[in-house]
Amino acid sequence: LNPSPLLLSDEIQAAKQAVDVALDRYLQLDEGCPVRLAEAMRYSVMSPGKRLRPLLVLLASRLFEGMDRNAMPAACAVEFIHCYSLIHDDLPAMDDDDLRRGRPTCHRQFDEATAILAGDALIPLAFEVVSREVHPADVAIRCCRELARAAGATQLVGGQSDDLQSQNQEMSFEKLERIHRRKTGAMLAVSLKLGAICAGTGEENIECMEQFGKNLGLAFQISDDLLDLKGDQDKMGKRVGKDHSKGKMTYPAVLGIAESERLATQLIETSVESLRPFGGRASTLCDLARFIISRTT
Ligand code: GRG
Repeated sequence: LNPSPLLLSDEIQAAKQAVDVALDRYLQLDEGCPVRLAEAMRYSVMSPGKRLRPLLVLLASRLFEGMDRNAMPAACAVEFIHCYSLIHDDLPAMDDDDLRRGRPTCHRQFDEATAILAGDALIPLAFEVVSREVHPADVAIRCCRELARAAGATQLVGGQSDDLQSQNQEMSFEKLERIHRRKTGAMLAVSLKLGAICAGTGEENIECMEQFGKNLGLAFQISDDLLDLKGDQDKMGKRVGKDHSKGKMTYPAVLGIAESERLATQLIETSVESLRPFGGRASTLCDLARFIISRTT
């Protein structure tokens, strides 16, 4: 997989490496875990993902002078939830994919039951890590609550459910947006929110991060739709052209390519503008936001 040059900026690259080290550490499961299950969990999580969500947690925490030590467990937890959702989304009952992050999907590499269980086991692991390692305890509880909500029946899972139900159906722009705000946007927004919460900043800043994340989430989805249409399968490490072949409604299908690109750019500019009060301290977060629409993977 070809990482985008932006992800190679020193600060982001170092943070990404630190995330990988921490993920690896949290995946050293004790002997009670069956070997094949542990292998499948590790195979999926440690595959070369962009680590966008954990990076958002860390950068939001740094913006409010939080310590990486406290934000890292939350950063890993969002990646665990994200990876479970990818494993389950790739299953035959859902998107039925055989390629993810440039490798065979978990159920292809192992088997379907193992993939389901690997995804299942990543969910409690996320909450175990946050509840044990984020301090103080009231901050950990708040993180668990926010993460549970974002990953739950009204947001990530609900958005995925509506998305599956809506295949081959005409859909209004509002409905399309409602699905993606939940399926894709909620996990990006909660990442930024968790970073702010771990840093112990005030409600106004937490809300500001959430709003920033909501716009970012929508821009991310639009660029994901555009990449599915125009992207390079070898670079992306996953099948492209799936949306059209599955009769899925997408932004380019509803708005056209040029208007989708314009909307994604506008959303990113609006989100970057909302960080203006933080000045240069928010520049890495702004770089990451811009990466979202310029990425090729
Ligand atoms: C199974 C509850 C459940 C939800 C699945 C992840 C997901 C929801 C669907 C995957 C389909 C898809 C293309 C969603 C759009 C956005 C998305 C989550 C893309 C993948 O995220 P990246 O690009 O992936 O950040 P990496 O591999 O870099 O982590």
